[in-house]
Amino acid sequence: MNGVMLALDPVSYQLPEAMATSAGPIDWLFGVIFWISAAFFVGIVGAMVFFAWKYRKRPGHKSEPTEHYPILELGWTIAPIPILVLLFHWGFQGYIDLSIPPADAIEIRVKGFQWGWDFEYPNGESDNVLHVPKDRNVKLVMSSTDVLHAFYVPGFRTKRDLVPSMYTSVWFRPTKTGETDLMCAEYCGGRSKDANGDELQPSQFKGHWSMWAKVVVNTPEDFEKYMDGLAPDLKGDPAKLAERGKTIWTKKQCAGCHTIDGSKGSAPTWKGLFGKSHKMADGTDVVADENYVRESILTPNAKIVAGYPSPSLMPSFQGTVKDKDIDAIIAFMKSIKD
Ligand code: HEC
Ligand SMILES: [Cu+2]
Repeated sequence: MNGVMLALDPVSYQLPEAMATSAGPIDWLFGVIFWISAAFFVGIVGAMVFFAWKYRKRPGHKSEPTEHYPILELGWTIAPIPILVLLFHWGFQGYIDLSIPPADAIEIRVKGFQWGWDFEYPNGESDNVLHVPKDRNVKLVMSSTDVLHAFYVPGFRTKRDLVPSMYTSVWFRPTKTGETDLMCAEYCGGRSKDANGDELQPSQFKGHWSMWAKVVVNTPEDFEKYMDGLAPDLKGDPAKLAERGKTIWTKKQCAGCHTIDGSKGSAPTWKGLFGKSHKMADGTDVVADENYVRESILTPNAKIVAGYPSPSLMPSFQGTVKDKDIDAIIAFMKSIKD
């Protein structure tokens, strides 16, 4: 019985488990379209096979081409119109429902970039994993720092583009705790060479596919705990602050260019950098102090390290790396001396 029900419900084997209220009407409409298509498929192919057999070539029968048959032709043109209008009506209604978030929705800011995600929670902290509370309306306000991306969570039946220099939004209401997948559904490039043009190992390739991420639905209590955990009070604890700096180094993708073990990547290593005097491309000597590090993060082009191309290959982190993140990064740099 269960197997039969499964086979009758095309959603069950074509989409992952539904984890948000938006799935209800979408899965229903998906089923309607699937079965209308199935009915027409059987009708059209059945008629085709039947007529091919009925008018097959055999002795004593000559082909008798018919003229137009207006009643029939008008019939099969007009009959599908109400069906299409109805499908459009339901589809558009669903689209509108998904576009207008309820007023009480909590807001999470989503930034897409080549190649990853940054989620900023109502308390101002951010992460590269999306946590959302169950049974709460969640609104995402999304933008892209570079090219087109698309936020796609099949488990929520949610997909919306992220567009550079413009905000888009989408909302949903999770119905089940657990994990589901987030993908970018807009091909957004890839990289097989490092900043110097040298071939990377296949395992180091980065691109569109690197935007696979996790969505975790928590109970509202666990969601609060998770947000609190993102904002630990680390004042006066340099070791913990440095640890947080190391987390930022990986989470904010600094690690993609900067090493911490002294080896040269496509960017200067952070090992032994802090406090050192070093040459800039314009010949001046600059000490890597707090202000220099801050400036390097927010306006990479202000000073270019000698030996590196100008404009800098480093993107500005203005708006994505906060002041307290910079404090943590500095503490981390201080902890990795030569
Ligand atoms: C796409 C590669 C890339 C990423 C990602 C990147 N950087 Fe850089 N960074 C560079 C390059 C190249 C330079 C050297 C050229 C220059 O001075 O801008 C540099 C320079 C720096 C410097 C100055 C280094 C020195 O030796 O004086 C600091 C500090 C720095 N980056 C911090 C960061 C932080 C913090 C992050 C992450 C939030 C980050 N970078 C992410 C490429 C990158
Ligand atoms: Cu993308």
